[in-house]
Amino acid sequence: MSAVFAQTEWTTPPDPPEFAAQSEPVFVSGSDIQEYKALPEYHEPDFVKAFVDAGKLPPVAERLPKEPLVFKTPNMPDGMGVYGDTMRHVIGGRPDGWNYIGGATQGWGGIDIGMYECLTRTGPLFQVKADELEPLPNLAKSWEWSEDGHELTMHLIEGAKWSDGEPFGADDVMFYWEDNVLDTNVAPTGGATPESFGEGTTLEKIDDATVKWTFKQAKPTQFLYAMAYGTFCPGPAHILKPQHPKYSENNYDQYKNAFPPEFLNFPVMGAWVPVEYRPDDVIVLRRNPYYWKVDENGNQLPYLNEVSYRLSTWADRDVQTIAGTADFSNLEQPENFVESLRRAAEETAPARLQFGARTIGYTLYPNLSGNGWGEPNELSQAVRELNRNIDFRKAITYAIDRKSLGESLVKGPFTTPYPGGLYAGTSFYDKDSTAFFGYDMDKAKEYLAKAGLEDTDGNGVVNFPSGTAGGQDVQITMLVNADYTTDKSLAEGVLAQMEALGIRVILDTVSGNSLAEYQQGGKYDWAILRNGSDLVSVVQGTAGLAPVGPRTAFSHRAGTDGTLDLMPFEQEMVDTVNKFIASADNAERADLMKTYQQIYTQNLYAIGLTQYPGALLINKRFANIPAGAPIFQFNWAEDNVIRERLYVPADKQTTNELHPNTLPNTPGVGNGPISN
Ligand code: BQZ
Repeated sequence: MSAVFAQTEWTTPPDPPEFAAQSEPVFVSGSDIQEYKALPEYHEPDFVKAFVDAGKLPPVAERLPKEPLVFKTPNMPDGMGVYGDTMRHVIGGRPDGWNYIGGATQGWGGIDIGMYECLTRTGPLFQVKADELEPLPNLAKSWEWSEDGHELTMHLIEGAKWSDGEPFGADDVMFYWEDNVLDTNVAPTGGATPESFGEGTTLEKIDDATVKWTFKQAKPTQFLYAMAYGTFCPGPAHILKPQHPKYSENNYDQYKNAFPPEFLNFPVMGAWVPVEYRPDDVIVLRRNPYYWKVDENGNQLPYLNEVSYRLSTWADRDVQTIAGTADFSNLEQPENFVESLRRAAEETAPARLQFGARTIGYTLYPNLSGNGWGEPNELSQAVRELNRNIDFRKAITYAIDRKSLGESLVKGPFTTPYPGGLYAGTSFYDKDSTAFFGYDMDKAKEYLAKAGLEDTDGNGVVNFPSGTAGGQDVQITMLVNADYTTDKSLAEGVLAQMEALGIRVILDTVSGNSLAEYQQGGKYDWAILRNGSDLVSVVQGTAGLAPVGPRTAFSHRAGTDGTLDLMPFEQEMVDTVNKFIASADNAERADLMKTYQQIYTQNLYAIGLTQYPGALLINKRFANIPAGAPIFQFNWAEDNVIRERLYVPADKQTTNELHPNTLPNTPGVGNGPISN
């Protein structure tokens, strides 16, 4: 039975209210942004030169790879910069350790993006011409496909070093692949699983600067996106491997937590290294003296000597950046839009505010596993059987008044009802392929009855049929991220609207790092989630579009027996996504995404809620902010704006640096290495 029904009851979604992004990117080719080449001379900040002169650091030319990554000046909006100053972030997360590839998290908000570099890079792709879209080289500086397209040989930067001076190379790549991705006892924080790179894909070391992928499909260029941030950012094998259970007495938990936040100067390939951590207060990072990127004059990057992350709340990030006591925020919670707009409009406003396109969206995800993912009790198992019933999912979607949900967050032209699936206004979106079930409580109740649910005890909540869960009230546990006002507002709205339908929803509001365990562990009946880049860009995080593997989809993962109990329409989604990944034909890919959108929205794989734009908030003293940088597209703005190129002109520099003239790692100076 095809998963795409003939047109019956749904409509196409309402057109989003006019809301123009405030600035458009200048579209370029990837090669206009950067290249790799040796330069005749290199330079560094004076205070770093003093370390060299004191014999505490090798000369800068020896700290750089043979051919550093060179950012091209014409792509720098304000040209080559000067050294100095700091970027002060505020984040709502909290670090539980530095072992990112082992599953530890650092608190988000850009701290991981600035520490862990990946084989390719996609954040800046928002400015790359659509017909030339391909991930940028990064740790992998070039690659070529074999004749038959099944092999991809990747050339790593040569002679680059970790921030502790140890060499970077293929052994780091192979340790990540073999002992963190393929070892399913490890859950790397970026969410990589073997299926992220295609069923049956292998990777081998050719030499210290070369690795070779072998794919079952021919030339699946799609996987180059999976080799970017989140899913292929190798860690320092020289200190991680000895802690891995395969090479030590550690268990997997001890491996994940082997480098707590107190372990300073954790070796990174990123621009800044953690040198100070004060719980619930701040994390300070100083420039990496071995950073492998330069500008065209050979000035070693970053220009900013320091970045810091105040450990506060996400809402406070907006407030502090608008007030000028912080420097960067992704304005993503609509509750703060009006006040932020008002303050940013003032002549003396310290921060510039720039709205982008509607790339932030929320979805209600019914847990679709029927075979034990998350070890459900009897009631939860009964709910999951309901979740797997299209009549029940139709009852939910008809009962949701998306317009009033959006307006409960913010009035005005910002939010638009979101049916689920690919976002309106993005490149693979097709309105005619999108089924929208508009608010209709009568139809909702009709479908609830069709799903076999009646309020048999007259208490206003429908009951399971007598043979199921003892005929008790239908009570649904809904997982909510406690760290965002918006998530909680939407959850409260859904709870009220479900009450009107006759379903009791209990909110399970969970914060920070434990939320990920609930989400990945399937410990929920429904979950409210702010979507990832897969539904915005399609090409980034593609494996998350459907349960293509046992641990790739958000709301349907393998049960206790390791198998995925996919429903027929889900299997068709999986087949469509796999065909998309294997195709290099743009017309075919566009068609496949139309099919995907039809299957997703007609079968209500999940229930879209609302979609709206975010705004980039950055202190006005910073230069080199690319025009039209979205807060979220292929990645977050902390990657998109290319922070290692940002600078503060000399006449605007502040004394905000918390540890001026210090470096990480240099034994005996700066903060020096502190062992755990
Ligand atoms: C941006 C982002 C940078 C994670 C996180 C956080 C985690 C999720 C998501 C966002 C925060 C900010 O988002 O909200 O604006 O700075 O960090 O990584 O929501 O809980 O797990 O996926 O990126």
